[in-house]
Amino acid sequence: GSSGARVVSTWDFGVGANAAAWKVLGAGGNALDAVEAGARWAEADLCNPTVGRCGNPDRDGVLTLDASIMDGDGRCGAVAALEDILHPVSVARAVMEKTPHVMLVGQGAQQFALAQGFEKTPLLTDEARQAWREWLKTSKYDPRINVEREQRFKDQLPGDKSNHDTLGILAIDAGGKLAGACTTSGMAWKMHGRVGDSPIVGAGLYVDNEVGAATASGVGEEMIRNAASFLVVELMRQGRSPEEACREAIERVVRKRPEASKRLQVCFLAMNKSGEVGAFALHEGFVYAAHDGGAGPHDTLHEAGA
Ligand code: SD4
Repeated sequence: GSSGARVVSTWDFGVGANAAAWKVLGAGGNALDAVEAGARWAEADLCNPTVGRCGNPDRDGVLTLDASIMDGDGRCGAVAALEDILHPVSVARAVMEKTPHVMLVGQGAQQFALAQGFEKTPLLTDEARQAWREWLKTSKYDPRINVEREQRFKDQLPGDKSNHDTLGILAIDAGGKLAGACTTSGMAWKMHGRVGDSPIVGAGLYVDNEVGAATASGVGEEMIRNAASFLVVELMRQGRSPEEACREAIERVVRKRPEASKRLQVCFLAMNKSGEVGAFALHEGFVYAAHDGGAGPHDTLHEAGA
């Protein structure tokens, strides 16, 4: 059965990721398989300019992908700066399950993926190439606070907030086990070779069955600086609710860089081992999608405090 199972994902397109994850969880599947399925949905989605094959490239016009996956027993895998592979999250899982390592990057990650049977696929869309050519006219790296896109899930939103960004997904299965995944094309127009928080365990994702799980979206440098997802989990360990933990981690980000914090978005999403969920963001506009098998709408979008 699926009782007690639940999945949450960052941003409004998390609705689609949750639905994919729920196909696994609702059938009694485990949290790890569920978050991988959810992340794969986002990677293949052609509407999100910050994940997978619709992602915006770096400043040299190259699309490079970062992803991680982790379960509550501390097993984890990640890839960074991976090119031309459709499903980085599944390569991350293969790193976890088939190598003695936790993280592979760049050429080495791609070489490993090809050896595992993943296919080389050019992923840059015409739309993303066009956006890059536009960007080249000014070549200014100036991340916007939230990335607004087509409002596909508008009917489920409080107000008219519809932002898309990195997918962070957290799940608990009927057996009470936690898992999480994070997948992204990173910050648009980043320097070639730049790695964000999403593939870094403890920064963009952290999971511990003793406590709970956390994931992040926004400008990854701030998450790395603060070991942020680990921080959120440790705050829950000390007794904070998921929302309190996310809020306190945001306060830490602000304390560290008050000036920069005015211009950057940072968002945290957390779930504790009882399946309680909370979120908090530096600036308004962060929504997350939650799905469980209970009565009422199966998928609800929630606006995080800021
Ligand atoms: C990164 N956190 O690469 C990711 C991307 C993201 O706003 O969430 N973009 O820094």
